[in-house]
Amino acid sequence: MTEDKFFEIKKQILIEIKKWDKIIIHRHERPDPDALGSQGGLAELIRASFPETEVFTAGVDNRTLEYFTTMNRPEESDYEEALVIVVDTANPPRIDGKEALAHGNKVIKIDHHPDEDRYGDIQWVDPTASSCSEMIADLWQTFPDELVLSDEGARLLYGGIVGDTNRFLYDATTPKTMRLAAALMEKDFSPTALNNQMNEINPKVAKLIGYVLENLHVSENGVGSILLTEKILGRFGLEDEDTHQVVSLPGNIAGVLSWGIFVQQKDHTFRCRLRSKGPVINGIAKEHDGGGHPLASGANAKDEEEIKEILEKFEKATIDFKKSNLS
Ligand SMILES: [Mn+2]
Repeated sequence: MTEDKFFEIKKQILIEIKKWDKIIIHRHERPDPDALGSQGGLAELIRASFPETEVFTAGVDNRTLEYFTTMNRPEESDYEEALVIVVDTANPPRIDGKEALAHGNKVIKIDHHPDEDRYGDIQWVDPTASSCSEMIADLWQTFPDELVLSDEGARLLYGGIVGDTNRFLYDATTPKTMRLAAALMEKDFSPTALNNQMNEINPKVAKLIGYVLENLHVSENGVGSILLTEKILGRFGLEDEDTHQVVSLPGNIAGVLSWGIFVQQKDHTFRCRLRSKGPVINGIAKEHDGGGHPLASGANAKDEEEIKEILEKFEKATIDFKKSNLS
């Protein structure tokens, strides 16, 4: 085993967790499996290890991911004397629940996104971790004599890792990821049942998948794009939050190197779901009211004109990427 450069930070976090009677856990808005997995998994870890501690999970529930976990939201007054932990969230504007930073609480940030916006009193940020759920599993395994994980906690963390690695496919998956996933699998839950739930698509989404594959525009350089307007989503009886199930799809098509799925919102702006198989895109996302990982980001465009701008930048990034891979 190599030296654990985060050991001291993790120790500090454990000391804080032990110090407080009340802990509120936040994560990013529009939660994905890793956000819910790390939030719910950490809540389970604290509850099982320190049964006296009151633990709240904050944020809006995700209708399509209720089989993961739902929130036991705190009251405003609960912030009066509580430790706040924010997981899987790179920057304050993305936190679901503005109370997290509004009341001057002690705040711990645990995250695996690139560390661009620093916030919180203690920060454990490891962009080499596959997922925030992997980091929570790592915390558990770092202090096996003090921390107890329930079977439900293991299920949540495992699901978070599966979500962010796309079933251990993405290159953020490391031997450490697999070791921690193996430790979670020792617990009593069914990974197969969870995987089946995560793989299941509803018939309406299946139709949308057909639409995306049929109508995706692919440029000469390998930039894929598609607009999902309110009208189109309405035709399928779907909403914005259902579109996460088509985001990775264009990447399966040979020749597509980067892509964007542009989902029109009620106010007619567009949520931009941006992905890549090589060209770095989070810089572009940042220029358009967003951010994220080098190969997976989100942004916001006010109209189709701004989408055009984003796609032009994608063209350039993709051409540059191809050139640098030739030499
Ligand atoms: Mn994540």
